[in-house]
Amino acid sequence: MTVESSEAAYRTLDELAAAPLWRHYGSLFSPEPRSVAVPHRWDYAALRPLMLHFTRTLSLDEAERRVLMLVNPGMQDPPATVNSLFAGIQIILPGETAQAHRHTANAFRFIIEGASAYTTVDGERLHMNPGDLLLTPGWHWHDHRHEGNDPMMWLDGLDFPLTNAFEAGFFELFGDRVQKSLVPDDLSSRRFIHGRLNPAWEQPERLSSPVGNYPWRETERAFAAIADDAEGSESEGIVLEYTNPWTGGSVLPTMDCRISRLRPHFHGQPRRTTASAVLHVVQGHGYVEIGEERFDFGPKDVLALPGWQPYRLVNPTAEDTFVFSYSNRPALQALGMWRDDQPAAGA
Ligand code: 1HN
Repeated sequence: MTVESSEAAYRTLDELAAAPLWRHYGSLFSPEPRSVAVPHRWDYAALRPLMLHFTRTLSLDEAERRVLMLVNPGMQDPPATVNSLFAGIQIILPGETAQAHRHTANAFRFIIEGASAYTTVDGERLHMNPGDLLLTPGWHWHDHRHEGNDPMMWLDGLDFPLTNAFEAGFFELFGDRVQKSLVPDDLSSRRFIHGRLNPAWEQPERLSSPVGNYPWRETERAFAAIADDAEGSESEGIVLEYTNPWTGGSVLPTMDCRISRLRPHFHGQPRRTTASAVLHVVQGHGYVEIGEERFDFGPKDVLALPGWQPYRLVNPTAEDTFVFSYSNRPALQALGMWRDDQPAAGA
């Protein structure tokens, strides 16, 4: 074939919706994962006044949810925070309700500020206090109601970039603005939080954890039970995973949630895994090196940790630093795509 006719052949291929693999091979099969997400830090102190601004200009009748999306500079369309994961910050004022709906995407909330709000998940009211982790597994009805005095803010974690990548997302309004309370408040949490003593008459009927709320006071108890000089993980410090009491595994099928205590002067060992993660600083200061960049962080900041980027956590201060994190590790593990460059490190 002549050069001319070869070019014509390429054009014809295009018209026939076919393409030559040999011109795409390198980008389709890179030797290592290359995340389009970039490492990033969202400054909570800078976002907070803007959240308050939108409480004055936008009612919850106008917005399904008053959420600021934390959009990764490398993942604007469709928006995501890191691969397969979304993070947003939601604000709700006293007296407001965010109407009941459900979606295929799994969600959770990690409470940042405020008190006396609750979310109702399939008829169970879950009360929110700072540091609590509340689950809204996929296809569960949920609405939020605030009966306190100060604005309430929380971090929303969702896997909708994954649901949408699979083109498997459904969404539905409940009809009534709020659900009725059908069971005693916080029932699932009181029944299942112990984890090793599960109500045996309740059968596992879903992939996600039956615990509605993992309250901060239980997290504190768990940390208090671990000695200050415990070994911990070389890269993550004293890291605890919120677990599904039925399986011992992750709280949601697509996302795991963890909390790390970085003790004073903790210098983490560098590590990378194929999991993409979002970090949220609960308390204290520190920094994380991601690739070649260093991100100094303070209370309530949120950070994007793209997959296969080497990272190193450091707490240079004389106080404890607590970092909440979630990742897509369960999804990768279920599909055989999880790799850790330090298999021996385990945690
Ligand atoms: C959602 O339904 C909530 O229910 C929060 O509070 C954040 C972000 C994207 C899509 C749906 C909620 C969300 C969301």
